[in-house]
Amino acid sequence: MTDEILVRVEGRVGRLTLNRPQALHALTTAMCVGMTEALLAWKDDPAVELVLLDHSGERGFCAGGDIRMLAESGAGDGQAARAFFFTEYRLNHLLFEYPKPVLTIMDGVTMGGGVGLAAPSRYRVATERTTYAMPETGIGLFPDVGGGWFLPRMPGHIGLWLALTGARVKAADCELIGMATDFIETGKIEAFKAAVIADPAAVETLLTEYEGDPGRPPLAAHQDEIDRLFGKDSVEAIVAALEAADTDWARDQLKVLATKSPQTLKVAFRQLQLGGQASTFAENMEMEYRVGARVVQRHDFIEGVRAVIVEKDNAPKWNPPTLSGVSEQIIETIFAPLPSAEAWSPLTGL
Ligand code: QUE
Repeated sequence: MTDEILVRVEGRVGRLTLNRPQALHALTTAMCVGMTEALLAWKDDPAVELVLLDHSGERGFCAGGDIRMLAESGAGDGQAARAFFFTEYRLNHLLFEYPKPVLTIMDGVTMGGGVGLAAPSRYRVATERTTYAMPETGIGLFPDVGGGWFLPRMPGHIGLWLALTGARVKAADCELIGMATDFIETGKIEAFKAAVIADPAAVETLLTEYEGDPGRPPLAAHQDEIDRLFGKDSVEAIVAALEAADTDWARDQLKVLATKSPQTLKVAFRQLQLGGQASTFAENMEMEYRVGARVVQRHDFIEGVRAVIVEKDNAPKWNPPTLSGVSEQIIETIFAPLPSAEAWSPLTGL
């Protein structure tokens, strides 16, 4: 048991509350285990009609994963890092296949591992404090937790743009990309949760009743440009298209991409290609686990965490330093199948 997750049943609602506020609720293995056990117990429990997933305190829903632990493990034998991904991806998959409605309140920062919890939920509520991103290319990781499934299924090439640039978007854009199903003002969230707990069968009526207006999505102005410039068959071709575009927006994207791990850019590109072709979510997670098991032990991840999270100099020295240095052979090595005894598998009996 861990106090990093609060688990209780309120009325006919199973409630999971992320409770690691000092780390913006970044997920630990114990938190993933705690949520998985509760979800499995409630799955066949007729006293639970709906699952509510939220966070304690004021700051953000979930910043991601316990990155320091992953980097420390990756610098050694990688065992704890692989155990984390194995458990976290099983939880992502359990949420995806869950037979009861899951309602996730994304009030504040919802990035990386937090997206992995929210995206497979049936109802995904954004507020004016929601900030969504998949920022992993900035630390030499990759947009995992189901990014390979969800990102290529967003409109046009927006998902690939989000994956490569790590761009942060707010509530209205979350609706545009399909990440949020609903918008409720932060100030009404407590009353909304109380109403759902009082009558979970009325969740859809309540979502309509509490629905607010997130405003216009700023991304709409760039959708044509994204689709034209990111709809290419390699990262190099995207960079070439951005260089040829000669607009302020394209120049900004180039500047952002120049700060990211070249290895990770190519990994994310391949991940979204493969995930986009996957016929099941489980197949995508099995692919992501192979990648996660490899990249945590590679230079760029350990260096990225040093530069962005630990020392915060924000000056990672990527190796290889350029896209052309990241050979097809490096990418093949990262995506190669694992020995069958080490491969990821979903929980059985769902
Ligand atoms: C990429 C990431 C993460 C990140 C920054 C990145 C990530 C993560 C955190 C994070 C942020 C604040 C905290 C914390 C962790 O930052 O996964 O504990 O207080 O968890 O560029 O993937």
